[in-house]
Amino acid sequence: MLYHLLYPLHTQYSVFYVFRFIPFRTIYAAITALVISFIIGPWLIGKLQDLQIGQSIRKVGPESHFKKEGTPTMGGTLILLAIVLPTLLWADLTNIYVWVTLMVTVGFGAVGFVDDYRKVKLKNSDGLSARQKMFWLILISLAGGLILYYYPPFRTTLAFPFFKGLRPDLGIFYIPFAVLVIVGASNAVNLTDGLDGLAIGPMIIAAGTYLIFAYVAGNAKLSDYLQISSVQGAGELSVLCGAMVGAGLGFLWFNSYPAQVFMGDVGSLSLGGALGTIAVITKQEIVLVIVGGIFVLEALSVIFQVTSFRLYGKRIFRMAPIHHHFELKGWPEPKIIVRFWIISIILALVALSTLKLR
Ligand code: 57M
Repeated sequence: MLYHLLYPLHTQYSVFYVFRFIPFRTIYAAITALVISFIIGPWLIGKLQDLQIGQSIRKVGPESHFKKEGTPTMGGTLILLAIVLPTLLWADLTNIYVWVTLMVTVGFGAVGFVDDYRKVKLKNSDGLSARQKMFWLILISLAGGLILYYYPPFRTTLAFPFFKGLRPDLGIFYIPFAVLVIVGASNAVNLTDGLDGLAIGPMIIAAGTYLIFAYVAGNAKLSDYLQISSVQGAGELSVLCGAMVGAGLGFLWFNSYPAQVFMGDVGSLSLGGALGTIAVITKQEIVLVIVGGIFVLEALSVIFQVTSFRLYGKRIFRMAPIHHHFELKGWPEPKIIVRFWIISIILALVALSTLKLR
C-alpha cells in the first residue's frame, strides 16, 4: 500500500524514489513485523490466557513437558498478522506471486486455526481429522499450483543444485509436484514444533535464505550471472520473506525457552505452507530439502520410526519426532533447540553456496 501511495510522489520529491527498491521495503517489512509483534504480542498472550486457550499435554510424552500444561497456544495468529500486514504495506500489490503466497499462508492458517480451536476450546482432543486436514491443505495448495501453472511466464522446469544444466520440464505434472512441496513443508514444520523455539528458529533462517533466493531470481542480471532460473517478479517475495523474518523474531521473543506461548497449528501449518510456496515460485524447490533440512530430518524420523515399528515391531528412536529422542536421552531442552538452530544455519550456508556452485 505504501509502495503504491508513496512511490508515485517521487516525481515531486525525489526522496520517495527509495520506495522502488526491494531491499529498502524488505527491511521495513521486517521492522514493521517486529513492531506489530511487540505491540500485539503481550496483549494477545493475555487474551489467550483469559480465554483459556491453553495447551493440554499428552501424558505419553517426556515428563519435562508436563509443566507446560496450560501454556497459551494459537500464538500463530500473531505470526500471521505480523506477516500479512507488513506485506500489504510494503509489497507491490500488483504482483501475483505475493497474492498466491498470501493465499496459501492464510488458507493453511485457517485450517490450523479450526484444528486448534476444536482441540483447545471445544476440548475435542482430535481437532480436525488427519484426512480432513489433508483435504483442505491439498485443495488450497492445488489452487495455488493451478494459478501459477496458468500464469503465462511461470516455468514448469525443475532446477537442481550443483547440476545447473539439468532442468527437466514437468509440464502439467508440475501442479501435483507443487502441492507435494507445499503440503510436505507444512506438515514437516508442524512435526518440528514440539520444543520452545524449535520450529520458529529454523523458520527464521529459512525465510532469510529464501529472501536472498527470491531477490536473485527476480533480478535478471544476477540470475543470469549465477545461472539460476530467472523468475520475473519473484523479487517482490523478498518483502514477504522480510516480514516472515520479522514476524518470526517477534514470535521467538515470546516463544523462547521457557515459552510464554506456542504457535499452534495456525502457526506451523501456515509458516510451512508459506515456505513451500516461496520455494516453488523462486524455482528453488529441491534446495528446500537443504534449507529446511531440520524439518526434513524431523519428518524422516517419524517416517522411519513408524515404518520400522510396523514392519519389525522395533523402534529406531526412543521417541519420534527426533527432538523427543534427545530429550529422553537426557539432553536439556535449550541445548537441543540451540543445536538444531546451529545445524539450520550451516544448512542455510550450504544452500546459499549452491547459488555459485555448478
Ligand atoms: C504436533 N505438537 C506438539 C503446540 C504447537 C505421527 C506422530 C509422530 C505425530 C506427532 C504429532 O502430533 N506432531 C504434531 C506436535 C505439541 O505442541 C502443540 O502443537 C502445535 C504444533 N502443531 O504449537 O500448540 C507439544 O509440543 C510441545 N511444544 C513445546 N514448545 C513449543 O513451542 O514444548 C510445542 C511448541 C506441546 C508441548 O509439549 O504440548 C506435540 O509434540 O504434541 N506426534 C508426536 O509428536 C508424538 N510422538 C509419538 O507418538 N511418537 C511415536 C510414533 C507414533 C512415531 C513413537 O515414537 O513411538 C509425541 N507427542 C507428544 N508427546 N506430545 C509423543 C509424546
